[in-house]
Amino acid sequence: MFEEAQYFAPVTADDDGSLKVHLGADHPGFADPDYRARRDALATLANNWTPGTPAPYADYTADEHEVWRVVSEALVTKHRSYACREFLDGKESLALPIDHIPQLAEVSEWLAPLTGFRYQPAAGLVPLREFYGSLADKAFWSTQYVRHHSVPLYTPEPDVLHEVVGHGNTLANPRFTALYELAGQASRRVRSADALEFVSKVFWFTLEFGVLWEQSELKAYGAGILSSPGEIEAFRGMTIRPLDIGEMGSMTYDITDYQNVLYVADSFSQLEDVVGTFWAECTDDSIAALMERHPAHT
Ligand code: NLE
Ligand code: FE2
Repeated sequence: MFEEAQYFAPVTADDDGSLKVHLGADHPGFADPDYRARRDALATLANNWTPGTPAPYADYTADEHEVWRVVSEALVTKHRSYACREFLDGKESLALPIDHIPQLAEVSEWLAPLTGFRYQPAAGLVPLREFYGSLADKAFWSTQYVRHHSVPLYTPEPDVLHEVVGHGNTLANPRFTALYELAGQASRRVRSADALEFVSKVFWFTLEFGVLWEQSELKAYGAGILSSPGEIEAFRGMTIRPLDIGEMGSMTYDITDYQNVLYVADSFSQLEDVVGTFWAECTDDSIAALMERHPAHT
């Protein structure tokens, strides 16, 4: 899921209650009427979902399953080479299908005995407070549509591949979900919009785009890297900075391309110590103090 409004195409409702997704002219699916119809249909499906019930069944087309297969297959060996141990452990327990898109409701059932996390369908942008707050209840807001077939290797827009392959494999490991839950609790504790944004930026540079050292090899644990067969080949060449809460929370970034500044943890335990403890303890005041020491920078 995305943290900021510009990640998401705006969605409007027609009189009959169906939703329209307004892709920008630069979106790879903009000139593809079939793709646009699918985006509208899947947004409408999510919008009609009743909270508390399983995510609705998405009747994916053969072409959509094929995009999933191409990306999942490409990621098999790339994960083995570049994903951290905790992600690979989650991946092994979740055992996602390669040849077809699983339903969000099924993935939720598979996660239940592992960590208790479940997916809730999102029609479009979920407000920050709701998106992060739900993590404290082990609920993960998720898109259901698939990236356009012309851009299998990278999309700035979070799609079901990102949500399920990127996040799902982490949501299958209790060490990861403890961190997601702490982020959720932090988002509910802080009051100001600035503090909430700070919490969400720390999430961006860790659970979305974090990397860590594992036996002196740089590995990815962020879902945004791990769902992109393109970016997973590129992250080791980026500017790598040590984990720094004040810096991550004040950093500005461009969502539309590979992330060129990444923050590295010395180990998964250090991630838990530094970032977990930050989310467990942060308040409006502690964040305001960090922001004062770290004026917004790039
Ligand atoms: N760039 C990612 C991908 O292609 O899977 C999605 C990132 C969503 C934050
Ligand atoms: Fe995400």
